[in-house]
Amino acid sequence: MKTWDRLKNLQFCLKYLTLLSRSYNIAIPEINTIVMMKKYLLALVCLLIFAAGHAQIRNKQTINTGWEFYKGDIAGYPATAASGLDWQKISLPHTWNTTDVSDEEPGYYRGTGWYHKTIYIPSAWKNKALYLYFDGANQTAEVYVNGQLAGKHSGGYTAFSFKINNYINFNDSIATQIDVKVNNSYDDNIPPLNADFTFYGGIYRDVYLVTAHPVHFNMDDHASPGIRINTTVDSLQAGIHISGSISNTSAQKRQLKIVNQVFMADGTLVSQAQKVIAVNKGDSTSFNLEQSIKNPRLWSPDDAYLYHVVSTLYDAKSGEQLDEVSNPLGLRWFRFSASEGFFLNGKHIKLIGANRHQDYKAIGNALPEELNTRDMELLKNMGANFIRISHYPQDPAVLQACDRLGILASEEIPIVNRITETPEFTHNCEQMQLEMIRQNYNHPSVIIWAYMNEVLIQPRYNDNTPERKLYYNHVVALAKTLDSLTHQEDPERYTMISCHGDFDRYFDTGLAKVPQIVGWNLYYGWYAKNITDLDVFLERHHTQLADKPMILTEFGADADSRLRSLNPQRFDKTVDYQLLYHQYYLKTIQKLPYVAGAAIWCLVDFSSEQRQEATPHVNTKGMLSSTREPKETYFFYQANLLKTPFIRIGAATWKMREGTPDAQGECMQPVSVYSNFPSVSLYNNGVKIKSADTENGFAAFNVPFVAGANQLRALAVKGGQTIEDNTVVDFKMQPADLKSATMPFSSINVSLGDSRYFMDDNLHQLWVPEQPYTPGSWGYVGGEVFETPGNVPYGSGRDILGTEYDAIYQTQRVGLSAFKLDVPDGQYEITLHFAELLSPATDKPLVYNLSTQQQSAASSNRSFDVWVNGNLAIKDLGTQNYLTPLHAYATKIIADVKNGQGITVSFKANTGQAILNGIQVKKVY
Ligand code: GCB
Repeated sequence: MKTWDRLKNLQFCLKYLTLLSRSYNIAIPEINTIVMMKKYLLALVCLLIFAAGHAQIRNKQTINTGWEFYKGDIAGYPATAASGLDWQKISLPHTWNTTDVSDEEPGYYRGTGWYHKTIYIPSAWKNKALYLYFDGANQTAEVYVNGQLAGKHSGGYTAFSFKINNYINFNDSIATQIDVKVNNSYDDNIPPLNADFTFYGGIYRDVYLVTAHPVHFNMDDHASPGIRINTTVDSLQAGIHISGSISNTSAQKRQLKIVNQVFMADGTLVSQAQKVIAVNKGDSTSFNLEQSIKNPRLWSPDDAYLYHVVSTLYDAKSGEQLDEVSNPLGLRWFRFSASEGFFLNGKHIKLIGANRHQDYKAIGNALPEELNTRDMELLKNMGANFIRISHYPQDPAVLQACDRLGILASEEIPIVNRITETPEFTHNCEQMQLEMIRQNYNHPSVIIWAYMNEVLIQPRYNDNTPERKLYYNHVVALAKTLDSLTHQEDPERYTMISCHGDFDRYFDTGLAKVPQIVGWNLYYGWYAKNITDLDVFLERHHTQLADKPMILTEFGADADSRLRSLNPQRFDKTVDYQLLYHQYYLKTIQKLPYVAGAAIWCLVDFSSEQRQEATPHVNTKGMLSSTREPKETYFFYQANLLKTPFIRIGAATWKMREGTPDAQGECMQPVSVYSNFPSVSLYNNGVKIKSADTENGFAAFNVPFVAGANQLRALAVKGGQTIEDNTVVDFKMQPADLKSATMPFSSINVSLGDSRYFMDDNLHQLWVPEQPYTPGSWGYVGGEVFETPGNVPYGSGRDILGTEYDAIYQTQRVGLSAFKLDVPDGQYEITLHFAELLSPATDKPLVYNLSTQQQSAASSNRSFDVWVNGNLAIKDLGTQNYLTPLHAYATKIIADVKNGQGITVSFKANTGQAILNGIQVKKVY
């Protein structure tokens, strides 16, 4: 107890730690930071005490803190010192694009950034092998140690590591300087060339210092663990085949003993094998070991049982332990069938899950490990058993979580949309594929290595030209190269490419024949109009590519969590349309046995800087928002996929509502309850609405909402088990008669030209759809809904500058003569919102939007006067003054309403037509 108390004393700890580190040559490069983290320090001390009784083996630890960052290039650096520069103190993971990807300037910084850090390497480590290990940096990196180039890496999504011994002074009084030049500029030779996601720059994953004995398991194999585990499994027996190589960088030939142990999750040793080999100095020698386990406990989504494999290297003569590497082991076997789908451990499983991008709101791609892990937990909680890690390898935490949680994974390199026909491009692709496979080989969760996404969607050259034909040939040749490389590297996993919905292109070019599995990214009911064409397309694959297993690798619809509708339409960006879309897709996927699996596009909303629409710079097809708040569609999947009892009231994601009361003072609005029980009952404020059977995971109710709090309670009972969910909906009644004494008018927010509700959680207010004026109530007089030709049902899909409420400004009523509210007398604030939606600036069409029509650009010449109750409020409003196209313009007018006149905002066009995008009316007194 006494010792423990003393350990708690920070100073003592530090001294003790330093002493121990010296005695046992244990790396503590971040001692200053550790000092600040007393908690961790105590744990470390315990570790060191433990280490004291053991031989010093490989040590891998982060060097994430205490970096400096400079945005830009520095001429001559680091060979010559840079002075007077504005270095920023940062910690890794880090990206330099956290904010500029969502600002109003088109584009984001794509260029060079420098990182600098000092580390302390004791001279006693002279004989160790020292490596810098980067989990990832986007997209090229040059690593300098004490001003000398230790290595370069191309490609932003795989790990890399460099041996740094040659650049270190091994002098206790000289610290080691690390500089890393990272660049995320466009490079014709490095995929991805373009894509619907943001190419954040920086060292956005962990960096480690690795120290090892000079005789060690291979540390120079593309940042791989250095040990490969293959298995041959059936329910009675598992064969475990270990292979690897040993590098002897010491000064003499060594007799070495490799011991490979397989442990159960509880630490019980179940199998051990060993081998003695001789390795000459300066040589690397391969080895393999065979082991087996009887009656293995199999790995599956229902029981993600992990063994672990510890490979240890000893000096055969002295018995000294030299190195140790441990790897996860999941015992499973699987196969794909073109007609029957996917089988794991001999049992049929429909793979259902999602794609995932690696960024998060306001953090960019520099996610702490916890958030990477959490996404996998959220995927598992959705009931998924599958992930398509799109469109690039992600943080190691992702596959680690998949192993632990039982999520089967497809991983791919980022060849997206197009290729470059150069040897350099091909080389980089091969390199990435190799790195991805070698680094992630031992993850039991991985079942597919993929290598292309929609690679024929944006082919170079004009249609039907000889150049185009050659280009296609080149794409096919690249696919064949990557496919055979993959089989050579890993004969057990399947290969796949994901194609966009142009069947002929992939079929006629022969590309679809190259991989073992064809993935289709299909957006019928979204980019393509008719949702039922999905079935036609899938059937076509089944007929024409009868021997190719198929996965629906993408399907999705955008949904801004703030937008809701009682009348959802394709492309309206409401959660309610997203729900309809996914209800259709899931049913189709489940009924067709030849669809081996499906991955929703996407698990989370993600950054795509070039996007505009309701939430500019974000692709909102997620089941979860970019801060991981669930959309109602997530509940829909939970109810359909989870095997554990589940119930959720959909209204938990739509808690601010408004409507007109009926004669009973209630307002009927729909609410769905999601459950995997056969029937559910819904109550409001203790009164039962009804019981209803669930179908496809939900039951739809019409709820008589009352003004104020509505305590919704849903109950489901099955086999004696009751589950329930509760939520509160805040309902605002807007009486048909605004002068109603019983429900006095307070405020209203109306989005013109819109049939959606918009929830503003920040200001806690709801915007309601427009309606025509009727005496006693409120609404527009005259005009029509603004429409752009193309896919948007109403409004514009353009980014409106100067506001975060793009959805409000993107819709508009054109040519209206007035907006009237028959409110009682009093003082009012009337806020009018305008945006000129016609813009001469052309809109870049989205690559993924395969429909022929695109949003057209036009310009307007309008000028109109706005009057409030007969007073001229705005004269000649138009593009010549406040209405800069695609910019928000709002103005608040204070008005005294007298003599029962109500409010009339009238519009008088001078040139062209008057417009109004939104109106807010608030009674002050
Ligand atoms: C696709 C792409 C993906 C896009 C998605 C979309 O087909 O593969 O990268 O983000 O469509 O949302 O348009």
